Amino acid sequence: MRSVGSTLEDFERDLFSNLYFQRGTTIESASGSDGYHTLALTVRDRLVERYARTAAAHYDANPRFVYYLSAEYLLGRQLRQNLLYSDTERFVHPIAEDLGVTLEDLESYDVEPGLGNGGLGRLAACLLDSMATLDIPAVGYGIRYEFGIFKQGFRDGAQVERPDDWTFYGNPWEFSAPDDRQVIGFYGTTARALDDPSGLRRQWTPGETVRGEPSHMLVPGYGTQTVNIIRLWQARASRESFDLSRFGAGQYKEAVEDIVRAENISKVLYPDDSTEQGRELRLKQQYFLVACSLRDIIRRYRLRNSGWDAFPAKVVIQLNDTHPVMAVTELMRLLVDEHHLDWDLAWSITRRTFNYTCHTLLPEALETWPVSLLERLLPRHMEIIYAINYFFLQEVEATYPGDADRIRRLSIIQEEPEKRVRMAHLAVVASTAVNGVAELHTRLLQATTLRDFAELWPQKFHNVTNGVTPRRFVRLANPRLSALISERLGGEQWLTDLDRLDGLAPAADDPAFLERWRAAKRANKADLAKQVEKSTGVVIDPDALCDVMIKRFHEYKRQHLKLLHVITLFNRIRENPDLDLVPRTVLFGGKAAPGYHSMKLLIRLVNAVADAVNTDPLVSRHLKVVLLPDYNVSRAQVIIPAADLSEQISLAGKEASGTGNMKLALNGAVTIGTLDGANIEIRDRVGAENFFLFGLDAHEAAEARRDYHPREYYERDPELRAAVDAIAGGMFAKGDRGLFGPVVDAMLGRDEYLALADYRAYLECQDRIEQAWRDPDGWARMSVLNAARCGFFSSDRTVRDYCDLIWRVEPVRVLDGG
Ligand code: Z2T
Repeated sequence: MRSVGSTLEDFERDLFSNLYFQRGTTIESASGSDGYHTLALTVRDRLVERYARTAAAHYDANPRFVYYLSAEYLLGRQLRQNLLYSDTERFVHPIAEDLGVTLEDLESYDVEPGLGNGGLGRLAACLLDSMATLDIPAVGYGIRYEFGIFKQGFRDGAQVERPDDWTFYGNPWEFSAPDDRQVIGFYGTTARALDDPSGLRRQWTPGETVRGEPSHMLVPGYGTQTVNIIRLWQARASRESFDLSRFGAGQYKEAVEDIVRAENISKVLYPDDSTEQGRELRLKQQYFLVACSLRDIIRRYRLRNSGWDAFPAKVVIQLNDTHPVMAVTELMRLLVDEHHLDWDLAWSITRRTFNYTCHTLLPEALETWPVSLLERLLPRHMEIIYAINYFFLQEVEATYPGDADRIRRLSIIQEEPEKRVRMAHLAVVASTAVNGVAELHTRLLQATTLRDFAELWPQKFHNVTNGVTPRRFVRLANPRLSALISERLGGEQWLTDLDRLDGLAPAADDPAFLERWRAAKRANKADLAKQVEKSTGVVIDPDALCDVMIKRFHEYKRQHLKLLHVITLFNRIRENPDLDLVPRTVLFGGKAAPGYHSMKLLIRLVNAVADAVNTDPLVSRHLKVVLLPDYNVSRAQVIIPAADLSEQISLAGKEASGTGNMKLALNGAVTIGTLDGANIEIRDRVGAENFFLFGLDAHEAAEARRDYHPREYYERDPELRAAVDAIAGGMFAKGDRGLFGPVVDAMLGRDEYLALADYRAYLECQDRIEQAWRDPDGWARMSVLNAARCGFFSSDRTVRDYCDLIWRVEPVRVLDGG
């Protein structure tokens, strides 16, 4: 095996070699982009060597592998991470200095692969990071979308979406693997298999085939030699698709029709975050992902194993929500139709192979697909679903004889108003383990959304509370705080053993330490202020309280409740300009799905309020409001280290977990939040005295919803009324009462997520925050204790939980290359 050297000289030699032989240019004529690509290749070389050793160790050990199937991955930028993980950053500075460039210049060319929407996609990336760090043999499978999550801009305050052509300048982190291509089918017909007496085996003749071209990105572990991969599939037309005769006849469009249709499958990420949109192309994407991935999993299994008996012992497949659940029917089809296993054996293998993570409680986010669509697109899979359902409902009937209503509720097929397949039901029926992503979420899943299943199979249900990687979200994002932590704890072991952060707790009473903690936060806020001014023109004060709400725009997350607070502050200051208010910067970040009109209107309103606040000479002395455009992982890494206050104000019972809440707390932000998702577990750990709790709990919210009249809150609370009236009266629309009318109507009409019911409690809580902020040492103490007590929220712990409860996999140590 070729080895790369580990010295500065080796690194420098390889850098010049790559510039010349890989990039094909010389130092005299190299551009900044050449410099970046060459550096990326040189860093990548270090990881390739580890990857080769990892693959060899895995081959030797023939271990049980985790296969993580996810329609989304939000990996974030790769350069800094890979420099850190390969321990080569120290080489770059002297070399760059010699050449008259900086690492910051080079990093400006590093593009983040935005192959996801939000929490679910970023969780997938954190889990893969932790699996590699814990030496777990694992592969992530996903789709190589040509266009990732759209880029967000604002025109007159309204969101405009631009395509994210993320590979325009090439992606130096990726390897293509053309030998592992797969061909998969769609549409067509099914027929009896002649030699099958049971009638359960059938023959599918697809009407269309598509090629899946794999490429992979390296996923290095931190502080270990393991490098796993994430394999991404891109759709290509099968070879014969180009119609030369039509082209020759001048019918150019028709000549490439089949190619375009095939390649559209992986063209673009669907930008809907927990609001399902049942489009045929999306279902095609889902099946494309799992059909290619399963073939690849089987190919890998067969490298070291034969027969099928050992399959569930060597393969564990984790379904990241229901998006990849067609893998269940595809495995059944491969085993029964193509490998001629009998149905019961195939079903037993399938059930022992799959596990399912549910990420939501919102009924509108539970995927269902029309039977009619499935019958057309995947006719054989629809037959398999019917068969699975038939046998499953027999089981139910045996357990609850004559309970027709329960059978109707449990069925994989929903009958009314049209026949649809309930993907979550299919996932539960086919999985060994089902998990929620925070304690409350798991409990509510069992009590409500999946209640009948929890009654039927109580032992199937588990909780695995989400986590985040401290490497990216503390060490890389917040080098200042990291250095301070390492100095205090006497080393960097906390990065792979995050519980060690509790060693910071005594420092919360050390005034000198608090001073340095505050200085780190202050410097991070100054960095953020630069970015904010560059992208919005708004000047913010690094000494002001930095109040952060960063997440997708969604009604249940209640950005509008935050906005009612902002408008109330605006009104209070205008009423009394001498008011002794704490200087505050309210920073929003987040995208709205392009078809989610009410949230796009809310974004417009946030920008309009920001404008009114920031241009009012009296108000802007105390308050600034910014909606930072194009929130993504890279921007999160700048905002999170600067945050003083973390807004986690979803209506209780609606946010499955949240993970931004964890990232912010680990960076010393204090949370104002409801008893929702993982907020509860954060509060349990940091202590009630270091957490600002307000609002209805999940039970109270469900009760209140039954007989709710938002107008009563509006009429009874003058400040609330003034805030709503300011919107309704056109104060933020140059007097136009129509523009934001729908926002007001939603609040006073149904107020689906009880923002008005929680308004007063929220405002009182914000007043308590102002009091707390006036005591700098007291605030810094809370901040330190938040970081010190959140070690539990490392995704390393999450992965260990999955290993112990669900995966039952063991690490495979990869030896050092020497
Ligand atoms: C998503 O990001 C989440 C849930 C979804 O349900 C879909 C998407 Cl794209 C179908 C989020 C949850 O909203 C959030 O609470 C959770 O922390 C995150 O997944 C990771 O589990």
